[in-house]
Amino acid sequence: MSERLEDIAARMVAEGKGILAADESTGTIAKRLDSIGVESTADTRRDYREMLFSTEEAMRSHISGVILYDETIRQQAKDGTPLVEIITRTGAVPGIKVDKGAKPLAGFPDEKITEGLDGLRERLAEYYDLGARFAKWRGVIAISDGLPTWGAVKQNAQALARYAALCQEAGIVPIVEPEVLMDGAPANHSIDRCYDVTEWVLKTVFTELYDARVSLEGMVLKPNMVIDGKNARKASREEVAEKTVRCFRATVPAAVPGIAFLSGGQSDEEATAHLSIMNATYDMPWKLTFSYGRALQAAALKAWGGKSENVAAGQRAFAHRARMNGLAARGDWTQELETAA
Ligand code: 5MM
Repeated sequence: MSERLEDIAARMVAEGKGILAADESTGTIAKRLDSIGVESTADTRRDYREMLFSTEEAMRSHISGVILYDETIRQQAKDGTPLVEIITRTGAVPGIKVDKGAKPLAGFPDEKITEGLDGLRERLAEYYDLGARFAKWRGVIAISDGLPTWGAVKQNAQALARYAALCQEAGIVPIVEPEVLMDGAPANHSIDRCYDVTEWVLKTVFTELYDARVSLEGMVLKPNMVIDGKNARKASREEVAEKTVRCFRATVPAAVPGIAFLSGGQSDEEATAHLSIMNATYDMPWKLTFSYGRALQAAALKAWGGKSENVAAGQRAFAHRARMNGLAARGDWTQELETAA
């Protein structure tokens, strides 16, 4: 019998654990590898991701799930073991990015719509057979003078809802990711503007999910935190935590089992600190954890540098960030622990 959506979702937001977002599309991972002077090939992409997924103790203790890209879910480690098997052995759930990226939205200059709904039912069936038990779809909303527009918010929310309904039909838990960008140009908006836009986007997304008959108990929300633009950062950690929790209390139904934040361009430590303060300070109806890409991987990528003799160093760096974020998911992270390590 297949596992219930509610049970998979509960595993994804298990106490003290969070999600590793390793679903960079080919263009994005090429940029990441380029930053350390490594050419992006199927083998280098595999080697890098194999290094992360086989960091056993960290995966076992702090990682509940891994979001993969189409290429990765089909790849084998150097010794021939499927990468999916390496992940499941640690107890983590394999997941898959199913959107086909954010493309210009016709009629809406400077706004985007995420594509990938055509043929999604068939692709989900294949990914299920390949071992995926959750999926991810990211819609992006940019803030600038006059943006976002209602048209862009509405159409992205509708696409997220149609995707989520198809996932649940396939026995796959949808991660619903509406990202209000902190680093889109010009990225100089205030935290209060981010609050207003995030509130608007989340209200719209949950209305669309209801209309599409998506079961809230069988999904995970992956949002941005309420934070000022990257080029205008001045809000304190406490203010980010307070405004994020206030915004979510006003918009996210208690039936949703968990919220797993994206890091969105925050520094590694900021992303960890914000999550920890929220968990330590507030009572909330949902689990609050991480689904970080850059904030979990940046240090490991740098320490590895594409050299096989640095695999242990890369794994140490990844294990450290996974542990710090695992602590944050319980509200137990401190600056002292960060520094001591
Ligand atoms: C890991 O990056 C994901 C994929 O990016 P592209 O589709 O642009 O290649 C991205 O969707 C990611 O899952 C989320 O944005 C969270 O990552 P960050 O780095 O913001 O924590």
